Amino acid sequence: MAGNDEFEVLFHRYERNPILTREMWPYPCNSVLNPGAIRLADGTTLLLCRVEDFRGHSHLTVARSADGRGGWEIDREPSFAPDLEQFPEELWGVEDPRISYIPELEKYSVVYVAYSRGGPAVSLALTEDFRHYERLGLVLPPENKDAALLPRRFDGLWMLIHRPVMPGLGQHIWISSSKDLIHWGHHHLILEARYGGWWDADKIGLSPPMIETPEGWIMIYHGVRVTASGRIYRLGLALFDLEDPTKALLRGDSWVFGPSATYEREGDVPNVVFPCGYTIDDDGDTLNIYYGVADTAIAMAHASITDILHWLKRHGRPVEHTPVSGWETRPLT
Ligand code: BMA
Repeated sequence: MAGNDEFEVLFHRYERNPILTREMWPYPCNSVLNPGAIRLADGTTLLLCRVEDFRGHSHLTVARSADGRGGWEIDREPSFAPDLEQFPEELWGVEDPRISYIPELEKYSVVYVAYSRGGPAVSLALTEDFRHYERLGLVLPPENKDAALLPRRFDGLWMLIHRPVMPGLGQHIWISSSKDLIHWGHHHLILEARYGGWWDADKIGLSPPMIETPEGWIMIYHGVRVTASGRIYRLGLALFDLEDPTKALLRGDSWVFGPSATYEREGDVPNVVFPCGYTIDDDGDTLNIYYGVADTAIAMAHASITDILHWLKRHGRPVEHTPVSGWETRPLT
């Protein structure tokens, strides 16, 4: 296990963080956070930002930048707002979008949280331009969130990663499959929160969508630990089989990124780093993560995909699989 002396800095904060704040917004709002991200065909970085209004409800607004760092152009109108008439489950807002480009459909998928009376639930929409959306509606009922689509089919099936809540048994990462993007089944638990004193003991969830590499899918997940002064959200790494993303190959013991800058430590919800999106530079190796800081603003950090894979090979351990039916008897780790 990595001790303090071995802690390697994989993610480097952009020196001009935070990159987007509510002061930059063209209309009044309480906070901007947890953006989905994608690089468009022309190289523009598009962030679909969660914007919280003064009721505490969120909608999604587009910000664009030529270099993904500065010069942001922010739309004056929301790109995606709750549609209570047709989708009443969006009652208390739409949150935390994860974007994937789906080559087969020539569309982007936006998987987001519909904040319903029953709690957060998973909804899916498709778009070609982030102006018009084809809403497929609620695909997984509450309580569930932290979901993203894999960009291609596996044996003819689409795959969705998500994080349901199992009352009394914790909050872990699952994967499900579908023929039509609407009806989901074959549910598998793929990564568990740990126990007790671990940094990721209290709950885990997918952060940005999985990152495809020749060696497997990199998962950046958030892990939460409840402390005397509140929750701490940090990031950890796991690797999944390229052709069978239900299979976790490796998982690191230590976190790789956590709140330390003032803008990550102070805000509406202190001590939160929460990426929902990433882009990859033209070099094919530089990974930029876009993350909410303290549920207040948006920051960016970059890492090398090669370094992440080396780190996982050095520090990752094989993941034990506990069938859900064996949960009652599972050993504490
Ligand atoms: C999670 C999500 C995120 C939020 C984080 C910290 O459960 O709701 O939207 O950033 O909590 O408050």
